[in-house]
Amino acid sequence: MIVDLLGNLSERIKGKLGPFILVIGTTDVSLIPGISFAGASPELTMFTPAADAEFLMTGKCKVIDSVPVTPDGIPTPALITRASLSFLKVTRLIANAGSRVNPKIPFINLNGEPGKDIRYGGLRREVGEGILEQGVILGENLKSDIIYIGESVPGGTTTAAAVLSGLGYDGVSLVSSSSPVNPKELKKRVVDQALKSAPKETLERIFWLSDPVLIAVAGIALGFKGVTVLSGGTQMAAVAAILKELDKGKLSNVGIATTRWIINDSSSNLYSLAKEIGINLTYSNVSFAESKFNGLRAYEQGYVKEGVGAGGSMVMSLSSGVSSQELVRRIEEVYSSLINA
Ligand code: AAM
Repeated sequence: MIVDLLGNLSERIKGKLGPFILVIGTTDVSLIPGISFAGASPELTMFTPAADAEFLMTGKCKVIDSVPVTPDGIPTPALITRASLSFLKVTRLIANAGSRVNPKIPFINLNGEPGKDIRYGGLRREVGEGILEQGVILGENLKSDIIYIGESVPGGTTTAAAVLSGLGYDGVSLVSSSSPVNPKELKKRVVDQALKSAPKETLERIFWLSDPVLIAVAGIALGFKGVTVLSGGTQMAAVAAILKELDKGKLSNVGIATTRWIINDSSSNLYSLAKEIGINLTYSNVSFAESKFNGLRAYEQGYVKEGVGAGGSMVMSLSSGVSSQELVRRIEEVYSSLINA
């Protein structure tokens, strides 16, 4: 089932299929120990976006031996996305906004750079402007009524918090995490330090506080003429906040589609962020509580929760008539192929 929390996105997307674009990139923020769990170790988070892209497209990873896992061994949400899209005849594209590790599969190069540690400036103005422009060009050339955009950027909830705070929203207290124990204190220290030295001019300020993925996703949405479904959690609220700065009118054609696990996350509040920004918000009401796999039931305890467009891809699948039961069964099949690989 699809649930609308703000706006009527589910009606507008019903039965409509469109390309799914995964935007990947890295930020050196994820090297700060304890800040991200989207990888088995801080060093391995640099491989996660490329490996997520490879898994989505081929069912296997090339840059690392097995799929990205959290430090507790819970596998990447890319498996949900791959399973959900397997029901649908839609184009899947990888756009690389700036990743330290390139995926060994075909990808669209947005000619960006990996994000630096935001305490000292995430993206220089030229780099940020370049990524934004390339995103717009890509968006302008996607001819469809609708697109879904997902993200993979470990450390992304911290850069999202920084961008949101920099634009005047409550950042750290409202963003989610790849961990069931959201490292708020650490995030707050990093964000506060980044804000202290951030430029005042709006665009430069956004680039300073951002990772490459937020900028690229905003660019694609800006350039695209149809309905854009931002497939993700609180990071997509930061994208919406950027869009609002750049082109307020755009928000009427954009919505966020996320997972039930983000909506139920007591450490974050996507609803309140989306409401304040003024963006549509919808989620896929899919539960893993009855799954036979520990690694999937862990989502119910707050592990992983969202990423790689998991929520949006489930929404697209559900909106084209796939049932929640069929969806969970297919996700379990993909999961079991992983543990038997
Ligand atoms: C992406 N790949 C992932 C994953 N994500 N593999 C395992 N677990 C995840 N949660 P944080 O800011 O805590 O690092 O969370 C953001 C990251 O988590 C993003 O990369 C998102 O796609 C997800």
